[in-house]
Amino acid sequence: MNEEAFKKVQAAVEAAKGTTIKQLFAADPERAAKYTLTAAGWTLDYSKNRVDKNVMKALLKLAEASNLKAEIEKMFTGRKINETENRAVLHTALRNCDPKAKVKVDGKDVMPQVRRVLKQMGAFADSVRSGAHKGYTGKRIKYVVNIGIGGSDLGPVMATIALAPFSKRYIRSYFVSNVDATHLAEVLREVKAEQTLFIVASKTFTTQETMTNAQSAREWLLSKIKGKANDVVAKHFVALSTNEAEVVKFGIDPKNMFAFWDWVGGRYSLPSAIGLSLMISIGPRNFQRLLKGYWKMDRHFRTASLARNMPVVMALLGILYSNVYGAESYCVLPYDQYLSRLPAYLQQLDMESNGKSVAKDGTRVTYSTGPIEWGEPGTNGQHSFYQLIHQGTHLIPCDFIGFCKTHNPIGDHHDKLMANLFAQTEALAFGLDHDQAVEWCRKEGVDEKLAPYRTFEGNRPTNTLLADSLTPETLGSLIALYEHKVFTQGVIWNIYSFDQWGVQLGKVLAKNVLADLTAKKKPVLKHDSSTNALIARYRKAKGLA
Ligand code: G6Q
Repeated sequence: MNEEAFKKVQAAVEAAKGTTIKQLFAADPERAAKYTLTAAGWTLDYSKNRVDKNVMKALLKLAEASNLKAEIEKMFTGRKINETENRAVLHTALRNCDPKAKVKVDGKDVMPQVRRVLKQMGAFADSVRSGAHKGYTGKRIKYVVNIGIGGSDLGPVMATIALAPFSKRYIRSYFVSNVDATHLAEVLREVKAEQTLFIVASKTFTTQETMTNAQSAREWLLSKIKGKANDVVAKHFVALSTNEAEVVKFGIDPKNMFAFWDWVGGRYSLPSAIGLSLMISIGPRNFQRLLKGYWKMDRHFRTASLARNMPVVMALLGILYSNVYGAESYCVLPYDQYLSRLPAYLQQLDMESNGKSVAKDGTRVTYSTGPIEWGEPGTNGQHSFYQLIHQGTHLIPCDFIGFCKTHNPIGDHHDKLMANLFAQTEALAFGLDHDQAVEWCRKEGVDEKLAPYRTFEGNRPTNTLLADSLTPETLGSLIALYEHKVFTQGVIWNIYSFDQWGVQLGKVLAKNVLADLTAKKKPVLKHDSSTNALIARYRKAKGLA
């Protein structure tokens, strides 16, 4: 991180001498309007943050000093910014809706292949949705089971739930990710083999969990449908991958494979072939609308000035709380049941991208990087952990996300939902002082001595993100907003956001332990004494030596 520019941020915060959010509002009746941005269908109100003009100025200078604009260009133009894997980072090319766009990697334009796969996906999705693509016994497909994990699962699950109002309800979507057989078994109880399409989603096609689930699904299918294995599999299995050789080895015809490329990171892959299950659910047109939404936010990020740039401003606020105020976590609170899996999705996006402690030059960073991200849909969180956000000792900045219109206008549910959202941000910012707490006690006829417990300091920072309604477009731009926020923070922290060695380590470790767990002869255990004892105990319980 640029030390000099960061010191100026600290100095600007010090100069504000602890001015509270309440005081900032009292001093400027225009504050809400001044600290509101719009982009790609979204409004960001960031006025309820601990920032004044000077703090914002210093934060923007920090972005400038990190060469943010140049780094953004490097990403969009296919430079190999994922240096530890020697790869370009081009998820933005997947949703580039300009029919004339050219985006080059190693001198080769990637756009023709992007468009080709999208077309292939569209034709296939249409044939499943119309019933033209039939199972081996001639029945139409009713159940779609995506088998994948991490980046090959979280995006499709999150978006399929989010866009349910746009889905063909006849088709039921399922997602199997955990290697725990319970996940697969419970899904297989719900579906009928003759009408099921399995989508094996794996960039590498070697991930243990996915390949194990895919093999078991294949065996189950072949135990239910009699016929030549390859012919049955051809009707009921497709693959989404970058690895054709492994797809063929598994027994899936390359004709039934939808490709993507090494410049698409797993957690950024929803707009690639990995989105096939979503496309079958909502149809190619709605998928295209999703891409358009992404694209709008991409263009905003690439072209808006830093001060009016929504992902940049959100990133800078995050840096303020992490690095100046020492906040360790931050919370995402969608006030929409359809976004129930958004916190889990963003958790991977953020924590896998910026959960790094080594700077680009290989030295250990001396400041904190990616925060712990968590959340739940509102209003459920209000009845559990909000207590700590309001009155606990930790500072937890929150993003509140909501929509002006609902897909389910029943009674006054939506007004109540949104009243809760707005009221929470108000209470977090302004709190409830002693006099108000006394008043509250009096009203309820309880002892005024209880007032301190009912006092709320306030000054808790929140962002409010508001869109007209949840549509494929607004979902696409919301995802891109967070992607670019994470990118911006990675640039300022000077870390590599696009590798994930922690995930890779897990893939290697489990293999070694598995060999010890399952060895027929008593293995010589070479782990630490705790791991050795756990393995021995497990073997004993299973009747192994
Ligand atoms: C994402 C990560 C990780 C990955 C899974 C699945 O950015 O790299 O979550 O998506 O490990 O990998 P495969 O798609 O290769 O099976």
